[in-house]
Amino acid sequence: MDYRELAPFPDGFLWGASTSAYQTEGGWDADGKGPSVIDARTDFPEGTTDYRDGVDHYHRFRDDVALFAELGLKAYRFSVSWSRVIPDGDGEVNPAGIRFYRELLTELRHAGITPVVTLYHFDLPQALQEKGGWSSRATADAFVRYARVLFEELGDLAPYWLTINEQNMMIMLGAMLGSGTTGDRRDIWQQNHHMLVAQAEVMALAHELLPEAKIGPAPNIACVYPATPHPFDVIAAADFTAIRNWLYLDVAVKGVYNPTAWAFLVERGWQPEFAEGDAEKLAAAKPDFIAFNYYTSHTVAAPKGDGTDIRDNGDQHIVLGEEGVYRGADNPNLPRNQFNWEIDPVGFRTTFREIYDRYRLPLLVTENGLGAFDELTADGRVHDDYRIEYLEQHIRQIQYAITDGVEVMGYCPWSAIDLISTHQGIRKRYGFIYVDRDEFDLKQLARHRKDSFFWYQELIRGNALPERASVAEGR
Ligand code: BGP
Repeated sequence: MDYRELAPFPDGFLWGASTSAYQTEGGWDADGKGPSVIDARTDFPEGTTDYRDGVDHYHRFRDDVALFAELGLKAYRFSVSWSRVIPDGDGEVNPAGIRFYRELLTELRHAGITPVVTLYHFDLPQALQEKGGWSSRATADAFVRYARVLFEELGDLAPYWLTINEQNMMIMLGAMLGSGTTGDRRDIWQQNHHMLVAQAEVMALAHELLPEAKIGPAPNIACVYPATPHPFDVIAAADFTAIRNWLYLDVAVKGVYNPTAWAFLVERGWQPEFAEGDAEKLAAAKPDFIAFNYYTSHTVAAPKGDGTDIRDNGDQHIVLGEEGVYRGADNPNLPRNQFNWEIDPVGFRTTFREIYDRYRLPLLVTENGLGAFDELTADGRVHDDYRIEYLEQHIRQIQYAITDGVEVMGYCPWSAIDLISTHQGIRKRYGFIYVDRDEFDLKQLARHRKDSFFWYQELIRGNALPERASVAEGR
């Protein structure tokens, strides 16, 4: 549906940007930080950096926040490194870790930037992993304790909290992300259940300790198209939607497993065991909003069930498939980025509407963006009009979603500043701010404002998309 005029972005819209601790901070063992599963990773493809130095945000956060303020950010979404705060995950609290995040939050407050704090973004403390990771219920208890520490120590400075970043991607693609959430499928779904119960407890705890604060889950949610109108393709798309999207959000919001997703688990013999009290814990927790990450839509076809439904070249945004349930398919209607991810701004609008229709909670976008091989020119600039075009097309679709009646709190694209990607190194860049380092040569780690920086700055200033006749509206 089109409109004669689109609704404006509401006053107070949270124009922001996102990062995560392990992809940005560096200082992987500084000031008492314990190792995380990411620090223990050794499976980097040749020519790809690890995360130990990140972009040195740990040592440069004041300068970075000054740049975020210059950019005009109203919100900054970042994650706390669990093992910086509690080095072994469930033991002593590291005062230097708390100090770092208090200083960062204070700096943001002085800059007038609202923090949105993710409790956990892929980087489980390695010590917990060695004790069984999420397969062990003790990790769920450790997560609740960790959250309590953060609510008590940082709660006065942080009004918005996110529980777990992309739990669905950790469960579906743990080996690729290095999050430690691997094992046999039965065990992985038990890990998932432990996370869901821990998340529920943490949401309830936040409401008890911080009655003014708001908390929500942060999965990756994407609409799924059937490859054709054939009913078998349509049902495969519905099955994948249930398993990929609603499994996580139904538990987070409604407190119960999605029936289709549960049927899939039972069919495979992978259904998790509930401990006494789990059902009540899930039912008791209510998020205040839903945060979600969106990079692209997905397209799937009916499975063939002949051992070829899972393709071997997928990642978190290229569907792998599930034998006998759905096959990943290409969408011939969509262009692709340099990493073969399809680009679908209208799918973003569809995704907003699907989530809002289902749950009627305010929505916050915590990731969306374009990874690209940026080039620093001799004059210290990056001419990333491809990124501006991607962002503009997606932001236009947010405006459509708002006009459709969806309650949207804000938009925090990935990423505020260049950082190390999940499996493709620093060369895959997303930031408004370029960081001058290579995979192995850290150079000076100097910061440079990209063209998208100035474009986003103008957008935030005007609370509206700047006029740019050259860009198609993505419809
Ligand atoms: C999401 C993760 C982020 C991030 C982003 C881009 O799945 O939450 O941590 O990195 O995707 O992905 P990539 O780094 O693989 O390009």
